[in-house]
Amino acid sequence: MNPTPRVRIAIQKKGRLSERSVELLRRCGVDFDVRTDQLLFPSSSFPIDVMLVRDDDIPLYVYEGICELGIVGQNVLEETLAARAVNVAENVRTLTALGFGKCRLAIAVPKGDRYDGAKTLDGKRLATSYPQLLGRYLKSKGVTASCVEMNGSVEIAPALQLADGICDLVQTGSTLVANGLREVETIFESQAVLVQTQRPLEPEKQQLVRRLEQRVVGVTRAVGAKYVMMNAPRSALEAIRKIMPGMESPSVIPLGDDGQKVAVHTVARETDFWVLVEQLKAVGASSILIAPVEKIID
Ligand code: PRT
Ligand code: ZN
Repeated sequence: MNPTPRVRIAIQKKGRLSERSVELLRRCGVDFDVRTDQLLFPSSSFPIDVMLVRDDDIPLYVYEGICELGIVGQNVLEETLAARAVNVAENVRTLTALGFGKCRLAIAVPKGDRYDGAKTLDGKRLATSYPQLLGRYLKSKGVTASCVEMNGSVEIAPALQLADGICDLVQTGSTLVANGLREVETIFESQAVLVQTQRPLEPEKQQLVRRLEQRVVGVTRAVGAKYVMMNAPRSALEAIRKIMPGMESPSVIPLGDDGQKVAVHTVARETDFWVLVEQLKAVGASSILIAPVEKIID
């Protein structure tokens, strides 16, 4: 008899995506013991082996089918596969965006420099660790600029006279400000994604992949969501709907015999819940309860 099939997922070993990737897997019921000097960590709770690697290697492992799944930033996925002339859309299946590791790849120039659109970059030298994505952008704008490839500390290149501007990842923008640079173009928006190889999988493995994907989607959808319950006069329902326009299919349950009072249950997300409570109280809601949501499964 064949042993139970297992799938492999590659995640970043050490860096900005590691902690969130491990936490996501744990919340999906994939527990594993992280011990040093190992490459593969078998999960005892789900038939999956977690491979801890440099993020730059993840796209290739998934493309080649060495790992069926991977968690990686879209910036790294696009850049590393483009460097091998591999088209991401055709060769890797993006299952879902994960909502973390959000950043943008942006062009920045010294803050005192004139900038009137991409044409300003003609003939300039731009330092970057993303020559593929930058090259693609420059080409799309018909701009001829040279790429100065650097592996790190790209932001210091203009001060060192190595380049006239840079193209690097930006999150808060504080690194640019600290180096006297000004962001002038966003060329790529990125976040961490769950990707699957396009190589054919045996049905049992494909089923495992689907199961994990559904769990990941359920956990990811719940991020920032809260379950909101309250009692309110039926006449306040309209006002409550206005306060919570994004309210997802609220349940309205009559309380008592005359139906004048109702209980409202709903999921709300990405809001200041203290302000929400104050607004709900102001229109007559009471016994307001806000509870965390762990998973949202359709
Ligand atoms: O060792 P390994 O190769 O695995 O890791 P790494 O050093 O190549 O990558 P790492 O851990 O730094 O980043 C992993 C991924 O996190 C990136 O590929 C992005 O998808 C994502 N990410 C999100 C970021 C940032 N935000 C980010 N701000 N990656 C890097 N930065 C850097 C940026 O390069 C710049 O130096 O942070 C600085 C800018 O930040 P702000 O906040 O000052 O704008
Ligand atoms: Zn890397």
